[in-house]
Amino acid sequence: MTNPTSEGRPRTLPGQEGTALSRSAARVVGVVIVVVISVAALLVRPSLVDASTGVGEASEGAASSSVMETGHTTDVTVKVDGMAFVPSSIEVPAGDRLQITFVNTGDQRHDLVFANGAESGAVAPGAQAVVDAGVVSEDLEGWCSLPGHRQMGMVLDVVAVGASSDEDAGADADASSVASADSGEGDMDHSSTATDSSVPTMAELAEAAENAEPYPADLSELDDSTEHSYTFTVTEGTEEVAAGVTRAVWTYNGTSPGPILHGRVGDTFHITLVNEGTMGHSIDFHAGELAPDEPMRTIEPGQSLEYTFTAGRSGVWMYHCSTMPMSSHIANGMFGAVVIEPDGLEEVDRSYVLIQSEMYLGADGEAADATKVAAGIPDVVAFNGRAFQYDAHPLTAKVGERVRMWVLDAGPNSPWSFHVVGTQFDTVWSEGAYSVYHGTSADGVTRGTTGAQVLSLQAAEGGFVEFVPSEAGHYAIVNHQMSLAEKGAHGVLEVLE
Ligand SMILES: [Cu+2]
Repeated sequence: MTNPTSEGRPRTLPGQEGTALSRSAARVVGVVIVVVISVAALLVRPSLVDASTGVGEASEGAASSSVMETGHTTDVTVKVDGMAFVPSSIEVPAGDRLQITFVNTGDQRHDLVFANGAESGAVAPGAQAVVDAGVVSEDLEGWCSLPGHRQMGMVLDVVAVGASSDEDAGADADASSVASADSGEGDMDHSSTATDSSVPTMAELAEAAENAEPYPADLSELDDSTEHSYTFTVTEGTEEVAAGVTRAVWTYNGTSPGPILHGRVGDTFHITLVNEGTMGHSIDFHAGELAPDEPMRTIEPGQSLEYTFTAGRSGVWMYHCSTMPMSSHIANGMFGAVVIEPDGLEEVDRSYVLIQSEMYLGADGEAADATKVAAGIPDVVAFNGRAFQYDAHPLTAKVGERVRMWVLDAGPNSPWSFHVVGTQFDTVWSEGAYSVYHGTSADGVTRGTTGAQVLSLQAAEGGFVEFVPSEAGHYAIVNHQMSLAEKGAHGVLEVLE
């Protein structure tokens, strides 16, 4: 199918299958090469069975076997401040055993793992654990292995004072630990080679969309109730992004986006947040105004909280997990929308909601690669949680019907230049204001024959557009930042006679 109007639309082209096959073959070859290199590295450096340092790192520390055990134990207490260990660096006489009392003074669970395999296990806020890091014969790196925490700066450097290679290794160890933290290549993470080859192609994403149940994009009907009660249960699972590519997803009520709520100005929402995950989570509703301290706090697995807000103003308001690192929690699926209609909003024939979000694929089955998230270049961009799903399962309308599309950019990072190919928007409402309207709008302004081609959204911005298709056909819904459309921010509105 080659439709000249479908910008960025995935097409099945001759030779595409062959491309997919050769990609798979390339992956196998890549894995084999990585394994061969890893084995070779272990053979060359038998004393460094240390996945966190990776292949090709300086090996000055190999002289460590000359260090004599002192029989002495160094005891250190390590605490948490925000997303950092305090202290973040520990000096230990070479040959001493290092015992760390890890006290989690943070507001969510953390752990402390070392490159030599010593680890605390998950430690809840307020709790503590003792880690025996063994006899320190060379510099040693530790970090928090919860997704994104290491990249946020939760790194603990152990410096072996007086190790034979200490003089010259010191500077190198600092440099290499920085490089290691920057690249995010640790044994709890994955090599960038493996990550890059696992990013699905447009055709693979489109095929996955064919096989998946689409997220319902219809905005639910409003009823007369002014009080709304919901339970939001957080769980952690996995989903298939494309054949053979899975990712961890953290969700509200099992879907990403979570439930789309709908109400009027003045409505009150009573939310019970239940955390059935394995780490701390939270929720932040932009639709209400309140002090964040209590309702937006991070709760531990097994805990719940009550969050009540009144929607004082209209908008398509984002909600999301606000537990650090927020970029990772959003990228892993924890977002949704609350649609609060402006007073006097006209009835239309079709009302859809589209939320754009990004994926930064980590190792297969794992959470988002926090280093990629920080770099801000997504692997996959989705409408309502899945790339190309409305190409596979188009939204529909009829000729002459007024179509309203509510749009929200959940991010965490990328903008959305929202455009519907073949249409001009005769109505645009963004972040609380009309810029274009057909006739005289509820705010009493007549805007005549103005129109718009795009509704521009930065992360967390939202609004709606309206248009009336005059001909039957397939109207592509895109992010006109075309590279993002080609990564999945694309769908179709099928207009029937
Ligand atoms: Cu979360």
